[in-house]
Parts: sequence; structure tokens; C-alpha cells
Amino acid sequence: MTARPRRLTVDQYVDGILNGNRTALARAITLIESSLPRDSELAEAVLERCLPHAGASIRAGITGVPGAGKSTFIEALGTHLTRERGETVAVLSIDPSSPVSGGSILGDKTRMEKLATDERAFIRPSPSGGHLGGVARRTRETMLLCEAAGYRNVFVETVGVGQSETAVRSMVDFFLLLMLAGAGDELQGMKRGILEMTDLIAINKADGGNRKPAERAKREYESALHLFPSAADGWNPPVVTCSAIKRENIAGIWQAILDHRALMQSNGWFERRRGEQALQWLQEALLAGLEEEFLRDPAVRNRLDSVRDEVLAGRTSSFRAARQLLALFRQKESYTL
Ligand SMILES: Nc1nc2c(ncn2[C@@H]2O[C@H](COP(=O)(O)OP(=O)(O)OP(=O)(O)O)[C@@H](O)[C@H]2O)c(=O)[nH]1
Ligand SMILES: [Mg+2]
Repeated sequence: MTARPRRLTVDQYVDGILNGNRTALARAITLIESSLPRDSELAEAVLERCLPHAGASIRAGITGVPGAGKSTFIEALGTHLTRERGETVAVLSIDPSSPVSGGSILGDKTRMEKLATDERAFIRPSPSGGHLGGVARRTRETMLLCEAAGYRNVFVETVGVGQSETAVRSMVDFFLLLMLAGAGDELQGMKRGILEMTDLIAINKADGGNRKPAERAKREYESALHLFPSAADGWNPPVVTCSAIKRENIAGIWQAILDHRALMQSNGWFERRRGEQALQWLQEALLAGLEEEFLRDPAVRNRLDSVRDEVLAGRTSSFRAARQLLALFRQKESYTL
């Protein structure tokens, strides 16, 4: 038996993805996550060819504090879509804090038991480590590949404890915040920014003895949202209760996502937001490219450590040091031009 080649050709990846072949899709994502320069060239070629086939899915971000029930909710919503609506779903996650590859997949596989074995669903955990910018870029590219492979809905799960919500907001059409009852203190501590970018708040675990507190929390959040100026896109974020585990109000939440989509498409905000996102990705890709090139530059690398020492010792200011390094970088550029 011959060993499976580590890499396929661009055609093989692209044909596989466009035919909805999960193995090809999974291997292309591995390519995207690889840090080898050789892989990133190949990944870029595959992505370029897939791009014309991407963009048609409903992209939703799902955030909430650890344990809010994000994975359980995605399992409920995902299977609702695949089983009752004949839809396809790709589930990705952003977890920059996860130190090892797939750190959270163990939990997710058990929380998403049915979805994990559903042939209409594709689940991919967060790429390992690295800074948020890199993780977010890879997730974005993965999302595009999933769309090219025919997944009509893409859900991105992220833990709502830090910066990752903003990164996810910049790649999805709809942003859903899962909350828990009895989180009145949390409401005060919660960053206003997160509430402001939320399209729907769902108070989860509204089951058993928790129903009443959930209703109370719903009213609290409703009045909190009322204090915000109304959104320019004309959408008033609903606050609802649900039970992911009992699958209650899952269909209602999906209907809200569809209503939002319809409104955004009719008032032009869908296009506008996708356009803004594309520009933001361009900006981020440019900055990331520049940074990479700068840090790879031999002249810069030669000097970087000693310049750092000088700054630490107070012999030169940070600003002057930065100017010197940039001058070094530019000098090399002018030689090669
Ligand atoms: N009673 C009840 N428990 C729930 C519900 N949804 C989730 N849980 C439970 O809450 C716990 C956490 O659920 P997860 O789905 O793993 O939560 P998560 O937000 O994905 O957690 P992280 O990924 O670790 O941030 C599990 O024990 C679930 O069974 C619900 O609607 N009702
Ligand atoms: Mg989870």
C-alpha cells in the first residue's frame, strides 16, 4: 500500500471541496492552519479558487461566558437545521487561549454528539495557539472553504471573555449572545461593547426551577437594551429565553436569524456590512503581511535585540528606536527596488 501523500495538488483540493468531499475540506483546512511557508502558498491558491463559490451561507457567531451552553445550543440548533429543515451546517470555534490543538474539541464532541456524526454537519475546532489575529484569519478562511464546500450555515463559537467576540463579529452576519439567569452582577460587569454588537440575547437554561429567574433576567436585559440608541441598521435585538438541553425555543431563535437576514437584505445593510468586513480583512491582511515582512528582514533582525536592550536601559526612547528600525527596513527596500 502506498502512503497517502501529505499534500494534494491545488486541483485535487479544489475539486474535492467543490464536490463537498469532507476529507478534502478537512485537509485544506489543515493546510490553512499550517505555518510552513510552502503550505501557505498552496493554501492561498486553493482559497483563491474557492472564493467565487463562497459567501452564500448564513454566518452566525455564538458567544457567551464559559459554560453558558454554547456547544449544547449549537447542537440543538444545528440538528434542528439538518433534521427538520434539510440544511447543512459547519461549526467552527475561536479559542485563542487554547494551548493545544483541539483543546476544546473533547468537550465539544460530547456536547455535539449528534451533530458530530451528522453527515449534513461539519465540525472543526479552533486552530491551536497563536495570537488572536492569526487564529481569526484562519477561521475566516476556513469559513470560506466551508461555504465553497456547500455548507449553507456557518456557526462560529467563541468564549465571551475577551477580545475574540470582536474578531468573530467582524466575520459573521448575526451575533448571538447566550446568557444565564442570575447574572445581574454580570450585566453590570459586562462590557457595554458586547451588548452593543449583539443581534439577539438568549437567556439559556430556562428549564426546571430556572424558568422564573430566566424570565426575570430577560426583562432586565430588555430594559438594559432600551437604554441604547436604536441601531442604524433598523434591527431591534430581541431578548428571549431558551433551553438548549430541552430544545425549547430553538426554532424561534432560528426564525429571528432568518427575519434579521431578510431585513438586512431588504434595507441594504447586508451588502454594506459584508463590504465593510471585506475592507477590514484587507486592512488586517495588509498589516499582518507588513509585520511579517518587517520581522523577517535580516537587517531588522540583526538589530532588534540590541535596540530592545537600549530601550530597556533607557539609552534611547521607544520612538527613536522604532524610527531607526523602520529606517533600516526601508533602506533594504530601496536597495532591492
Ligand atoms: N439545565 C440546562 N443545562 C444546560 C443547558 N445548556 C447547556 N447546559 C449544560 O451546561 C453545561 C455547559 O454546556 P456547554 O454547551 O459545554 O457550554 P459552553 O458554553 O459551550 O462551554 P465552553 O465551551 O466550555 O465555554 C453542560 O453541562 C450542559 O449540559 C440548558 O439549556 N439547560
Ligand atoms: Mg463549548
